[in-house]
Amino acid sequence: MLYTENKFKRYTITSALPYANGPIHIGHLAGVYIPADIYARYLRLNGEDVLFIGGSDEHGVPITIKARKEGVSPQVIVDKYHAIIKKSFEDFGISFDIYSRTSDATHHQTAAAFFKKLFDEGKFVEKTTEQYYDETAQQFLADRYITGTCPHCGNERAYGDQCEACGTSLNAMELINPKSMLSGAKPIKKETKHWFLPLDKYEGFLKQWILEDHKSDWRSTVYGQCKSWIDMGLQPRAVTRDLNWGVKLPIPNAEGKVLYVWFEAPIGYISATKKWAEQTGKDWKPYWKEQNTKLVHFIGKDNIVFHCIIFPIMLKIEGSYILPQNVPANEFMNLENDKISTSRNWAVWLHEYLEDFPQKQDVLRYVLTSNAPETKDNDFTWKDFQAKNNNELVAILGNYINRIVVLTHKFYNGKIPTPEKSFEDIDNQLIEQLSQYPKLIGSNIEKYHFREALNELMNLARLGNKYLTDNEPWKVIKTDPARVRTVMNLSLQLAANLAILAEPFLPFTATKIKNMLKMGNFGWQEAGKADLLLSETEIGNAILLFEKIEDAAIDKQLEKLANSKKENEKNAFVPKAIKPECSFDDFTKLDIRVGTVIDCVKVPKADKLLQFKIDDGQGGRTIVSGIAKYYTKQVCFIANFAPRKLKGVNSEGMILSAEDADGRLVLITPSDLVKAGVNIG
Ligand code: B3M
Ligand code: ZN
Repeated sequence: MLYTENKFKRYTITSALPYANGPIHIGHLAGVYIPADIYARYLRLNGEDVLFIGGSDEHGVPITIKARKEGVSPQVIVDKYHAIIKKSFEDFGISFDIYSRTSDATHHQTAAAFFKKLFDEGKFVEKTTEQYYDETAQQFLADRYITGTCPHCGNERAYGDQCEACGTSLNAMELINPKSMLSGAKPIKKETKHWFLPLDKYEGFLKQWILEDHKSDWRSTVYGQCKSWIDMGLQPRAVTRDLNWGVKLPIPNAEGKVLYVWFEAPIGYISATKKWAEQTGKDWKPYWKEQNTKLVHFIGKDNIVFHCIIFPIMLKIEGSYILPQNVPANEFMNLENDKISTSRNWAVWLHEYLEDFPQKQDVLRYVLTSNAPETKDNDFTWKDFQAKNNNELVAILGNYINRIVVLTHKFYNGKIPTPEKSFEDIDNQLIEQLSQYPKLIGSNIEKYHFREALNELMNLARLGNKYLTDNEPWKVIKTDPARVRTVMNLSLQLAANLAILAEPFLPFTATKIKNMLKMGNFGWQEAGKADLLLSETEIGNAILLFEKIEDAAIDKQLEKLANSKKENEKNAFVPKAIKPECSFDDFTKLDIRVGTVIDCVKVPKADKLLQFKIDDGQGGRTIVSGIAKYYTKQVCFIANFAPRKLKGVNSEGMILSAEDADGRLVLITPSDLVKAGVNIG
């Protein structure tokens, strides 16, 4: 029994298949996998028939580009990252029923058969068009093999299929100044044959199905994006590519061609279901073909067009599949006010997080959910992470559980006390409020309002804390022990409810609370009651649920990011433009010489200045310079500048140095020892 709907007999929940070309980060978790996992766990707790699907997307240009960079085959890349990604998901408790991969044979067969059926039925339009071709590399340049300037926003690093700056989906031919990723050369245009899905023919279907049927139940951000796509008018879209990595076309005379990754990857959800059915002895078909199945796609906003427009059209044309009921796409999670980026290493990688914060999966799950980018882009900051851990998880939830478990041991040797026969008003109010929470939390989850649902869960912990504070069992025990039995019993019942209701959000913590209370496994519908725990049964010892995160741990993370920033600035360094022409005569006016450093001391009260005593072959001189490090060999200096005072020291010349990309000054020195005072020129 759900709160807002009961039409469906089973649930097929998919989560976007991450490209297996790198590890995953907090943006992935926040955008897709945590909300999908909360939803799946919640439905399972309600006894629903749930199939939760994940898997690696192992085709597509991002993977072949990475393989090329590392000088290995694409298979080596996907094997490596599939394993890393799969482990991260396991570590964070993402409860997939199957985590599959698209290089799998079942997937190749399923995707090829899907294409073949549509091909045989004449659903594609066959067209020979001009595509960019790299003559040096002798290869057509599909999608990300080509970069150029976005015609919409001017971003100079737009890809042949998409501009990541403005989110527009592009056709390579639209790019200004196209460049080959392979050789950097300007590509030529060359004819090639491809198969197109005539999206334009299905506008009527989309208008009805999205703009009318899902007007009120899809998120406005998702609906709005779909509407603007439909309003702009859809174009036929190529579903094949000239590449040698991917699902080969199952038709004659199509050597060197594969299915476009965005055509076959969503079919990966279906092939994963087949794999799961094989492994579990179940039938896969009801999960994709029966109208009483609810199909829900969890994705990030950059994948909306593929899941709301292209894949549904494919399913519709094929004819035997159900369509998604909802696509609760999230907006983006930024990191410290900047877009998460793999290439700029501006990310919190999950495997690194766990090295620095072992056993703290639920802390990250909590922070990412309480700040989920459900209606707009949001920001993850380490200070906020620390504050939410210390002020909410430790101070509210952890503190509550800890207090009642410790008090139960102190007052009753760990046995749950039997309450008095009659309750006071304050008890009845608590029981009444408690009974509302399963619905408050559950109906929010059903509406995909996960942050609000989590907020309600914390409100329940707050309610528990308030009840304890109002009743002060630690004081009353001395005067009215009978009363305390009731207060403690109800407090323990509330804790048992927290364990059940926290499970979708904080599965590791929920298990710990259940173990502490030695309680059985209850379903969602049993929550809300104040008699879940049997009186006079024993509970376990208190274990710490959350611990304070100190400033040092946060500073370490901020330092990591600062290093990434420095590295990025260095990589973005462009040398200054060459100065206007200068005559040799002008050059000879400068007297540049080599001098031997005799002494080098700090200039008092000047952080960055050093005072050099230089043997210039003519009795010596003093030069003040902004070089950061002490130096004791030879330097080059300009000998005929007028002396000037720097922080009170007379400086007789200028030591030559180069300023590196990160602002560091590096000394220019002769490559071999020379006589002090020799000229340079
Ligand atoms: N691999 C794109 C992405 O990671 C893509 C999702 C496929 S879902 C079928 O953003
Ligand atoms: Zn753009």
